[in-house]
Amino acid sequence: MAVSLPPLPYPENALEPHISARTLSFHYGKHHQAYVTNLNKLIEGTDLDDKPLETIIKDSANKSDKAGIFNNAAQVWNHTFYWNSLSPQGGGMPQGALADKIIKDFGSFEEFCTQFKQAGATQFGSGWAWLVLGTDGTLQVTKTSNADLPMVHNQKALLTCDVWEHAYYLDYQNRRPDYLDIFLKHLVNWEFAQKNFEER
Ligand code: MN3
Repeated sequence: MAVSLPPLPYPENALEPHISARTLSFHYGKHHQAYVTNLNKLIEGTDLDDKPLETIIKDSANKSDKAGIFNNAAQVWNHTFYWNSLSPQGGGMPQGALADKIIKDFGSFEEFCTQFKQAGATQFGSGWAWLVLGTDGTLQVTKTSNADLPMVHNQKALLTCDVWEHAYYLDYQNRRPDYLDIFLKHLVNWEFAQKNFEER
């Protein structure tokens, strides 16, 4: 049973004008697909090839002989999580219990936004900005490099933004802070984050 590429939750042009269909065509159709294809090649015939994606990620994390498997498996998971962190009707403010928790743990929604944009903008090279529920039960903004992700740090991911150049370069060139600003203003899917928060 191979790992499969989940369908995009919306059409490739649904995030325009903020993220173009051209970006989604490459990012989903080429990059995300390539991680799936590479992962399946790497696990074929091994004891991981019938395992769920989360198991493959946790089994291969921090093992130098399984770095290729980890990188591709984590990137499959990260991208699926990222597509769901975006919505054509996104942006604005979270509601309900998650909004209350953000205000309690960050002081204000604006402070959360500042920290999230700062994390994404200062991630050196490729990586991800996250809103996570930490092991101490507080919400935290984090950044990870390359394929690294919250689940291998015992954190519960609520939301992510991809800050690899392939995520924004066609639309924003070197203006990563503008892409992060638009992500929070127009694209972030708070309903998805709320659902992840309720699963904790
Ligand atoms: Mn990407």
